Amino acid sequence: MPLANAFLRPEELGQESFFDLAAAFCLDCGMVQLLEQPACEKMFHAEYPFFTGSSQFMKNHFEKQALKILAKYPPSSDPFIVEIGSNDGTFLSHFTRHGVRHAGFEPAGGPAEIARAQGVQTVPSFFDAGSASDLAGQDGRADVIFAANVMCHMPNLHSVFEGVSRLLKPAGVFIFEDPYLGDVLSGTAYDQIYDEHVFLFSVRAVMGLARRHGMEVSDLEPVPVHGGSMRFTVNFKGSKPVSPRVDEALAVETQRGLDKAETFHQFRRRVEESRDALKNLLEDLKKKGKRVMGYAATSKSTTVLNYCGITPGLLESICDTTPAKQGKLSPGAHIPVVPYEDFKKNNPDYALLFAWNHRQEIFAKEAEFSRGGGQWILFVPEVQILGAGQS
Ligand code: DWN
Repeated sequence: MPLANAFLRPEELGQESFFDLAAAFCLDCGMVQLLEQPACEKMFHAEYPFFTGSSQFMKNHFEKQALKILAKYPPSSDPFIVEIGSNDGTFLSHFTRHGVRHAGFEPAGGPAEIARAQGVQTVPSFFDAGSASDLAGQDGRADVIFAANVMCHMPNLHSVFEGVSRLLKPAGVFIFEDPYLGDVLSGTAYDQIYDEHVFLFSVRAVMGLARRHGMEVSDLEPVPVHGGSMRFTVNFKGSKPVSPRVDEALAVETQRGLDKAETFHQFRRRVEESRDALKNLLEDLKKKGKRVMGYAATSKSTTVLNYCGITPGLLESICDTTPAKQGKLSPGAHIPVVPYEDFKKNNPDYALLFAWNHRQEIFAKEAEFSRGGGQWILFVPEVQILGAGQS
């Protein structure tokens, strides 16, 4: 499998690097993780092309979360808020606006530059025990440490937890959200498995991890983003009451078999069926002379295209709003990525929705496509075609 975000210029063909993408489940600790992950510097660098602000829905989501924190920690109490993986500053910009002390760790140059331009204090480093200690020594300890769609990207989770315990005030909270294993399994969302997602978290696995660092999960909140995520609140053991939601979620995981190998064997079988159904559908549409375009060159699309063997003959292009991806080829499958405006210009018969996690936002934006007879192809939770009136 190529790196999910290694979109390449046509002249770079033949220079891609590949790795063996394989996810495994640990029967002891309940963690699902990649067996091999490329070096972080290869993935998150100056040209990293993902910007949190590319979705209005996500911008609203992070504003809500920032306002929640501001209500609990008003600017008058001089709180210190830290974000791990602050990307383009979508979340921290709300603290800048309110004059609240903050710092974001962001090693990816492009997004970090946008954050700085909005006045977001950005540390250009990966977060770990060392960089966390440095920040604590310089600016003091944090009231809140926040991370969204980042913890599942960090192979050195123990060093990250060690960093959190060095940087967090004794009564502080560490809040993080990531795609939830239970939702990935129930949605057969195999495209959440790619180089950057080294872990898929269950409640059981995170509880065990926190325990090893003198911390505990005190609360949980399912959040309806990225196809189903879980927001974990973690703090030093005994510093906060533990919500009954934690034990309830654990019981549900056991009931759903998230601790059993057979559950993952069944998932694999569903993934194989989904792969075959999608490939067959695209081949069938090609035979009928239909034109199919991809919608959104997501990281997830790299897994789908390469795993299903989707070639430029089956999918003519993928439109995307990110200038850094446009004019390039998708990693491994080499489907041309074109500007978003080409979607309207090209008017395909079908659009294969790679950003299915933003379905609501995209369907609202593209009502005209459906009204004009365009049809959407979805593959999560199952391969299906949505015609007019269904999107
Ligand atoms: O975990 C991660 C998540 C949070 O973001 C990262 N590893 C990388 C990234 O994953 P992704 O690329 O699968 O994210 P999204 O948010 O599902 O897709 C973003 C892409 O979709 C961007 O290239 C922009 C594009 N897009 C678009 O072209 N039109 C997105 C929307 C909402 C649109 O309307």
